[in-house]
Amino acid sequence: MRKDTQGRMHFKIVFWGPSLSGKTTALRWIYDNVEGLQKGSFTSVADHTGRTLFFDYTPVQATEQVVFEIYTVAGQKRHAGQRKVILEGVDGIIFVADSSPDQMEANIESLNELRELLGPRLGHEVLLLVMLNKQDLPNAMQKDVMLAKLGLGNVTCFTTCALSGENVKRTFRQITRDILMQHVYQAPAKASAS
Ligand SMILES: Nc1nc2c(ncn2[C@@H]2O[C@H](COP(=O)(O)OP(=O)(O)OP(=O)(O)O)[C@@H](O)[C@H]2O)c(=O)[nH]1
Ligand SMILES: [Mg+2]
Repeated sequence: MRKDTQGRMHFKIVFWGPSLSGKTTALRWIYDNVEGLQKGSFTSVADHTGRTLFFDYTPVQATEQVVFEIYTVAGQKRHAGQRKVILEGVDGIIFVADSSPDQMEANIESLNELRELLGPRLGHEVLLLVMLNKQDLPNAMQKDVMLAKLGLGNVTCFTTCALSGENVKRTFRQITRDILMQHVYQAPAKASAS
């Protein structure tokens, strides 16, 4: 969290996950569909195929005093340097896993990279929520199986479809509430990364 010159608090939320898991789609859905929030512009640094090259970013003003700065990272392996930069000052992570069975390896690799970068802060000072995305696919993996493979135990988790927006708003609402609660009460986060 950082405070600006007018005393507003800025909290940073990052969508993290492997390439093509649906991070940009989810943030775009929030930008287009979540009402009652004052949104700034949507910035996207992407290649011609729509894959994120550096980040997507949009600021969302929740109240006069609270702004959420929301980012997505570039999931492709070669963009590790860019991802690390985006993590600076992060308050909460939404880990977007791809529910296709053939993407499980990529999910694990992406989560392990995050664990390495944040260490014990992940799931504690830095809140962690999980989106099991692409649940609309006919061969989508089940929640329990995915969480076990990811080595995630007691973590807040939603099954989503970022294309239709199913559960995307719930995920966003949950992380913003958890971040504010953590800030107000300085309570240890419920979510655990291990
Ligand atoms: N079936 C299905 N497709 C999805 C879903 N979410 C995203 N997609 C599709 O998956 C592809 C990749 O989505 P993106 O949102 O660009 O993925 P990303 O995670 O931002 O990928 P990078 O920018 O490379 O890290 C697009 O074709 C989306 O339309 C979903 O819930 N279900
Ligand atoms: Mg993207």
